[in-house]
Amino acid sequence: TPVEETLVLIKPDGVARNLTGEILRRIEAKGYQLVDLRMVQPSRDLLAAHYAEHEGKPFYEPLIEFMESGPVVAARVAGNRVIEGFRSLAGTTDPTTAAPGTIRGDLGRDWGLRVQQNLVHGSDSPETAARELALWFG
Ligand code: DAT
Ligand code: MG
Repeated sequence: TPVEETLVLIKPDGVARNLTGEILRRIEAKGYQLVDLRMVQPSRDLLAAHYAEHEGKPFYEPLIEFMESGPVVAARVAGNRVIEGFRSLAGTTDPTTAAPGTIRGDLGRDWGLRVQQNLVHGSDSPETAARELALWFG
């Protein structure tokens, strides 16, 4: 399998809760490489492009507002099957039911009450990864 790249975002809740180091530590401990890293205050246009697939869904507006609420850390991460592997590391979307041992399962909690406050984003396919990496890293 060729080495893949994925886009990881540490969402505003992760940055605000000082979990950036802990989340990056887990990515590095798994053996993935941090190829590029930046802190961004994302514009609404960037977020609309990033979450285009969810436009029109009931959680879309709250999601965009939350993602606009503070800086996020964007990482270009490389590794074998890293797209699938990072999503496994992150856990399922809802932190309430995400498995222990995952980022969302261990660190997500009722601090945020809302599903979108789930600490991280990871691309879900090679096509999505290419599109999202171009958006966040040009
Ligand atoms: P993921 O981030 O696990 O890939 P997704 O792409 O389906 O999940 O949704 C993007 C984000 O939108 C997700 O991280 C949190 C939010 N979200 C998804 N489903 C939701 C729901 N049913 N209610 C509230 N927010 C939701
Ligand atoms: Mg997704």
